[in-house]
Amino acid sequence: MKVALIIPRGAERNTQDLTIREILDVLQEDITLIGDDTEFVPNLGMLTLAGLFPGDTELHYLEEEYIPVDEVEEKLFGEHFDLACFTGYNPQAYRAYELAARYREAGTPTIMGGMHASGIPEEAARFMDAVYIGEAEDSFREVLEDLGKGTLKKFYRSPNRSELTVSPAPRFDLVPNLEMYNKIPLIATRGCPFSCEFCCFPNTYGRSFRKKNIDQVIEEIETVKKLHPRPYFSFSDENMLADHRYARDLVREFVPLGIDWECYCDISIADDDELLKLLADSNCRLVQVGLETLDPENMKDVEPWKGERIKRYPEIIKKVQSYGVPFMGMFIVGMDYDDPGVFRRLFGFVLDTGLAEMDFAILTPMPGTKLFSRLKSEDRILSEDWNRYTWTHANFKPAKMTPEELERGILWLFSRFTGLAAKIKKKQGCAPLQFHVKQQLETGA
Ligand code: B12
Ligand code: SF4
Repeated sequence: MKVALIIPRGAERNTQDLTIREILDVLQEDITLIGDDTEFVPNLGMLTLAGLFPGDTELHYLEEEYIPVDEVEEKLFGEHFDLACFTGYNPQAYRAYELAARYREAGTPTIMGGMHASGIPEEAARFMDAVYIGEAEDSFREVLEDLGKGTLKKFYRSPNRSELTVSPAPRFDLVPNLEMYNKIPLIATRGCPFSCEFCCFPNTYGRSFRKKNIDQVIEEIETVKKLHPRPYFSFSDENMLADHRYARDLVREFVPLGIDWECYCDISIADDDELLKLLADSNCRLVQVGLETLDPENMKDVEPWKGERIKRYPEIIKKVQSYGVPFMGMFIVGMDYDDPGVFRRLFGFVLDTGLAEMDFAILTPMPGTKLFSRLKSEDRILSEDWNRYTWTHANFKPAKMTPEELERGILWLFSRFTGLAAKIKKKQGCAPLQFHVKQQLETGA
């Protein structure tokens, strides 16, 4: 069986390859600044799915943004496939549908999974032969069986209970030119017990927290080290360090490996000195933490417990960074209690706390989330064009400012920290959220 594993290109500036490389060329003088921070990451979802096919399957990993434009036609449609698998976030959905139409015309069955299809399966089902909702590990076998019998169903819904300890390793060997990616994604855990209003994870992965065996993670790291000359590991788990005992045991094993790595986690790491020391010793280059907002009122809609912690943010950031572990604060702007003063408040907070890195996003009501349903019922959704669902556009009516103020405000924030945003806006017409901002580089009031 010959299978196409397709990661369609994204909309607008989200392209990871050609557009960003073009910007790098234009901004020669800032090349070291953004060169460091631009993320080129292979698609872990597809590489995980690849591990679930029988060993004799001929798998083609086709990440459109990394295929030269004049070769796309040949690579995607130059030969017949027995199955075309698609993944994608919201801004990749339309391109997936466009490509699927061509495969279906040629008699190739199509299936789509991932964030967009899991959030809004009914839409995806209009363009695909089958839609897969949730994580692949526990039920993809059923798809393969049905495909063999010619009885592919329209919907497959994973119970999201897959035992990560027996999940196959991602197939990085399938990625052409792996060395050109500057971040290699892995996960050690999956799931988050919470259910924040704006978050798409409860839908895709359910709410139970699961872990891989430590040996399994180390083996995945070792495999990548054989394929990439100097891998930088980017752990993509929702909250990798949530279980502190597991986290300490895992990170301790990283110390002798001599790797550079980063992860997403929550502020509770600040309460665990042993873990902080291990993070520093193991060369953890960044902890990325969703601080979300500085206004506890906003958190009432997100997760009230998060609101109670806001006053501790400065002390937490200081403590984590005192161990030599850089802290990235990720903020969402446009929540219901945010007025136009929010941008200055965030700017001041970042300067006062000395956050090493920061990322700002415009609140985005991703389809399938509780936030989308609420704003829809309040008649506040302005656009359902998924190409705009990049966290850089105001797709809803904010409560205390205009959509234009929201878009201008976030751009102002970026430009305060780097001066780059203005240049990129000129080139691309929007805020550069793909570039995380490093504070030490340029600040200006
Ligand atoms: C790595 C990453 C990236 C990489 C992408 C690399 C790549 N080559 O695609 C980079 C940095 C480039 C990136 C960019 C963006 N990202 Co991003 N990214 C992530 C991140 C951190 C990890 C994704 C991951 O690897 N997960 C682990 C894998 C194993 O899970 P998975 O992909 O869901 O796959 C599983 C299932 O979904 C399922 N599955 C997936 N596909 C398929 C297909 C089939 C056929 C089947 C059966 C099953 C199946 O099985 C898999 C195994 O269980 C997530 C956050 C997160 N923790 O998930 C955000 C996230 C996916 N990104 C997001 C966004 C918004 C973006 C951007 C739009 C940001 C921006 N402003 O530009 C861009 C869009 C890129 C584009 N091309 O358009 C959102 C998506 C929201 C949504 N509902 O669409 C997320 C969820 C972050 C968030 N909390 O909002 N991102
Ligand atoms: S935003 Fe973070 S804490 Fe909230 S549900 Fe999503 S992953 Fe969990």
